[in-house]
Amino acid sequence: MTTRTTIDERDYDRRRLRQWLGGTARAEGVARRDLLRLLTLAGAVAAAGTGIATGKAGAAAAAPRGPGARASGIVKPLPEDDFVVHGTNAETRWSALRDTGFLTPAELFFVRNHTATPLLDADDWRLTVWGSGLRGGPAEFGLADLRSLPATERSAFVECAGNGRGFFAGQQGETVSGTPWALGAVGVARWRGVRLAEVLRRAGLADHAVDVQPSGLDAEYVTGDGVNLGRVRRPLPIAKALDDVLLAYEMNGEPLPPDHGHPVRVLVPSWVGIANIKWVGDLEVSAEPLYSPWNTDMYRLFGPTYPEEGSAPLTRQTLKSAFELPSPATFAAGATHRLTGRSWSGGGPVTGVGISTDGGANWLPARLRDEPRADVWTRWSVDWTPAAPGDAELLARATDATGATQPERTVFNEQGYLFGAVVRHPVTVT
Ligand SMILES: Nc1nc2c(c(=O)[nH]1)N[C@H]1C(S)=C(S)[C@@H](COP(=O)(O)O)O[C@H]1N2
Ligand SMILES: [Mo]
Repeated sequence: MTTRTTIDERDYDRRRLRQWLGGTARAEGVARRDLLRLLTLAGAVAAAGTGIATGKAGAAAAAPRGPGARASGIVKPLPEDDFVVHGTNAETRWSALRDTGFLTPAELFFVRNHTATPLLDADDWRLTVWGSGLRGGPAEFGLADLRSLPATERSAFVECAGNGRGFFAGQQGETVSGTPWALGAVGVARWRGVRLAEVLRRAGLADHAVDVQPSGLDAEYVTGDGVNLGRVRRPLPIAKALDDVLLAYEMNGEPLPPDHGHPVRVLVPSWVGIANIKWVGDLEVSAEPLYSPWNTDMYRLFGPTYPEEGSAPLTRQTLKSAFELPSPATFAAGATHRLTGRSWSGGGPVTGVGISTDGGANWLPARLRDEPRADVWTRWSVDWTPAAPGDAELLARATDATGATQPERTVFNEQGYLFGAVVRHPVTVT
């Protein structure tokens, strides 16, 4: 059982802004101008702000692709039946998960790459741990060093913060920026690795450390309009870093595959996908708050109902449900069909799922097929006998241990993060 540290991201963020202003926070790779704008909007400086640049770097541009196309930069095969390719990314089709077990096989796991999968040699790989939050100089670890430390195994989902983004347009008629994922930018795997806390302790973690920032060894990320944002990286507050974060070197009992971070990735249970830095090569441990483009211009909520400077940086994923069906799905009238699906939440275990086969007028409880657990999904099923031919909509609505239930709509945000509303799954009855 994980102890859940309460981290007030909003307070933490404001404290960081103040420290930055006081010259004690660092923000490499974030243009000083952009950060000043952010600070202004947060009310931390007096001058008037002009607005935040958002949405330009959310995703690689999607290229039109033929059947069986490969996403550029992804190593594993992406069969048309299993994946939808979006530019440098590949989304798992939910219909392909129907016959899989609780864990998503690595071959079917979605891939979200800012650039391309690098091919790294595990024997040459080194992790450098450095920064003002250590008592001494840099420490280096090879893969054999990590493997010789006490190992921990846990199941957890990795889910893109933009999973479900396509439904802002498709279901709510709202235009957002970024890859228009349906619900397939999520997977659950069994991860094995060493606790980040253990590695930090061995590297000489100081009491005054506040942030840990992992960076990837993949290429620097250049936005569509030509701005080089540097290595993919995002700071973690020390409280989360010491809680349940792993440096994972195995996925479902095998060494990590190239597309998922070989040889080592960060695994941050329940948090937005971007926190799970793949191909990690460097951990900056800082006594000062850190910024990167991935916790300032991106991965906050911007929009009319949010503060002008955006929400606090995103942490936990939201509540979602998906049917293991093609979209649209076809069923014969008069026969009984077993509908299956999965629900998950970054807030806690999914404790109940309601199903509607008549577009939301009537609901009945699904049968849960897994013991509800935090950081993973709960599988469910329900039997359905459609009476007459015609079009229908299937809805699944989950509730988690915090008491949260999926709403009918998700409040708009410009970059389309954290879509959590009930998805209306189209069906044709023949
Ligand atoms: N180094 C690196 N780490 C990364 C990324 C990346 O492009 N480079 N993408 C992030 C994002 S946005 C997500 S959603 C997850 C996706 O993990 P997966 O490709 O293993 O499914 O990895 C995260 N870690
Ligand atoms: Mo993501």
